[in-house]
Amino acid sequence: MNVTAIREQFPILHQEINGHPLVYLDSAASSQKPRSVIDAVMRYYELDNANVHRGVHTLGSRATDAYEGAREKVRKFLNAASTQEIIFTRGTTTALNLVASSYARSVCGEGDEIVLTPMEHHSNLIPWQQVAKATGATLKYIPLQPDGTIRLEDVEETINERTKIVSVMYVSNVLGIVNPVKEIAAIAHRHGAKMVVDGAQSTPHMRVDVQDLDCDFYAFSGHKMCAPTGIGALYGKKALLEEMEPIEFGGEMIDHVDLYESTWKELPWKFEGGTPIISGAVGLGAAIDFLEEIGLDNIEAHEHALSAYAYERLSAIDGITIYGPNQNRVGIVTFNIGDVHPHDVATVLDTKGIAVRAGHHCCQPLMRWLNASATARASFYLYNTEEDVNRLADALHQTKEFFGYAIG
Ligand code: 7TS
Repeated sequence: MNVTAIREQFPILHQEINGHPLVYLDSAASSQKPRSVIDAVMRYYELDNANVHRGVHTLGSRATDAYEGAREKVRKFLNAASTQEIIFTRGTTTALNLVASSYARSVCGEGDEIVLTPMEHHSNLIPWQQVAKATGATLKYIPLQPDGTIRLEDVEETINERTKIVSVMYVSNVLGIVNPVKEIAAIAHRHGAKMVVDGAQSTPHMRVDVQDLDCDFYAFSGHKMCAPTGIGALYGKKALLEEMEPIEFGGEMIDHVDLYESTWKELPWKFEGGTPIISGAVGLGAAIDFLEEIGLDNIEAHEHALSAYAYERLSAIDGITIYGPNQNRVGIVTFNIGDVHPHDVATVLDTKGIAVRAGHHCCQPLMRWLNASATARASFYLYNTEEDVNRLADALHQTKEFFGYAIG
């Protein structure tokens, strides 16, 4: 993989921040966008912009073709069986909320169980809390090993015939762990439960095949994989999506409307009320083309190598705690240095042009499990280099000196 050539395609990376060349290590929060994606969105607005599925005019059909063409790209990218199984959403959060509000509320009742893990992002936790409150179902958690990993024996013990839904993140946005979602899906199915996968941190970084995983639902966000903000998708098995009621009504999703009764369009449009995020879908399609051209396997291998190097360089820093195991992890390294507050670490790094995230990463239960109120996190993508890791490690050494903290 020619990272120098890849970096050339990301205009934002070529600037100085606080007098230093930018080192962007916050792609788990949101990735940067290549020129081809920016151009595709611009070209769409300059040449093709119109509303979709209604215009008889040429621009209307171009916009519709662009929008539906992007859906086919997503289908192929995830290896879904049909474009009817791809619902465009605002992102992972909206997709998970759609499953919770539509599917889960209709199948869960008193005595039923919803199984999660304590490492879930709030977006894959609170929607299920709300379902539990509304339906009388109970939340259950697969316990974590001391290094944050999941054992299948514990999955077997947590899932039973009362389980209706199992919802697990494929990759942890804090620990960088890849969870065995395919194996968990098989256990869920043996007990008649449905498997939901939060793919926010997996889809940008590794080859995903929803048919191979045999998950029932899969959610992801475009903005973490080189696409614009405001677009993502929900994959759902057709038979399940067909059973489900829409949760947003009006605009694009209707078929026939009477004063007192209405009917919906067929899949996937029945879940896409209102004017959709057309330019976002165009950008997502361009992002998929960009990632496919480089190759997901190459991207994954690059990030594995980079994260192993970062683990090695950072673990040499006195007083550092790195969270999560040093194996089978994607390009995410979460840490604390002595007693220094991670916000202070991130602020000092920013003065050196290095962007990392600090905080609870929308995983407050996991922070409590880690016994940390917050952490700093460096996250890598296809445009990051060993030099970025060196800049981070050197700056952290200086941060340590800057604060002169007592190493705990
Ligand atoms: N699930 C996971 C695993 C995530 O990492 C995120 C965002 C979401 C869901 C929500 O995605 P959204 O696009 O709907 O907002 N994670 C992060 C993060 O780690 N830092 O900022 C956002």
